[in-house]
Amino acid sequence: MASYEELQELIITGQKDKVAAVVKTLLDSGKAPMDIINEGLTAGMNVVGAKFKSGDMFIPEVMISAHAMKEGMNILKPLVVGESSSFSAGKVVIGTVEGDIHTIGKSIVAMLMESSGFEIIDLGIDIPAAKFVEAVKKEQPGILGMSAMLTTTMSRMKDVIDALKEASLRDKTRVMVGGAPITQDFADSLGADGYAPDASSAVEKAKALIS
Ligand code: B1M
Repeated sequence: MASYEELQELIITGQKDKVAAVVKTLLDSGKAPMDIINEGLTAGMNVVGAKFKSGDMFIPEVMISAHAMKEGMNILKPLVVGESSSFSAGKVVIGTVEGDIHTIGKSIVAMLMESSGFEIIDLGIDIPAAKFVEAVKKEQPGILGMSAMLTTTMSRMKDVIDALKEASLRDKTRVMVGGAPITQDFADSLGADGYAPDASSAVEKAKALIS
């Protein structure tokens, strides 16, 4: 008999191939799709986030867990559309700033946010200010997240904030920043609404920003 604990364990250990069968068994036994997401997939991914933060898991393992989670979400997402308006804790547009091609940290942040119920629009890397602004206009996200890994590209974050102001969009979305060279002081100097030093804190900060 499949259980939420079994599903959590599959996510933590990244056993992608077994996730679909357990999700289907839970559905057949009458469990609600939303509960399977919260009690199984997300609960498992929360453990992964905590282990990553404490140094007990590393990037490749986090990626493998994220793939396992996606396997389950592929089955459940279509079933929960319209079931609960609380499904998406908020929409987040995220990207790495112009001139910067580092993707790993940004992708981990995006993954953990998605596993916590956020809807993620990942613009990718090397994203110019105009493209961030265009995405904010189109997607109307609760949060705009920017990542920068180079001391030479961190100033691009200010360009994006200035461009948002110019487009009269700055007060429509919360701006969150992160990346190795970014500090709380730097985020404050930009006038960003939030900063997080790692992916787990980024999820906590994002939740706080939209609450
Ligand atoms: Co580059 N690189 N790199 N690099 N690279 C660094 C950043 C560097 C510190 C290495 C070094 O010299 N010691 C250095 C920057 C120095 C500086 O600016 N002062 C550097 C350099 C110089 C460069 C190049 C210029 C090298 C060259 O070509 N001469 C070049 C630049 C290319 C460019 O972007 N235009 C370059 C290229 C590359 C690779 C392509 C080889 C590769 C990237 C591969 C990829 O991403 N697809 C790469 C890598 C892998 C690194 C290091 C080794 C690792 C980065 C990483 O993925 N960390 C890095 C050295 C290091 O950090 N130890 C380095 C793991 C990741 C999980 O952590 O990205 O910090 P991180 O993300 C964390 C947090 O920062 C936070 O949460 C994440 C998860 O916990 N976070 C957020 C991130 N975004 C957030 C957003 C948020 C909130 C939190 O809210 C929205």
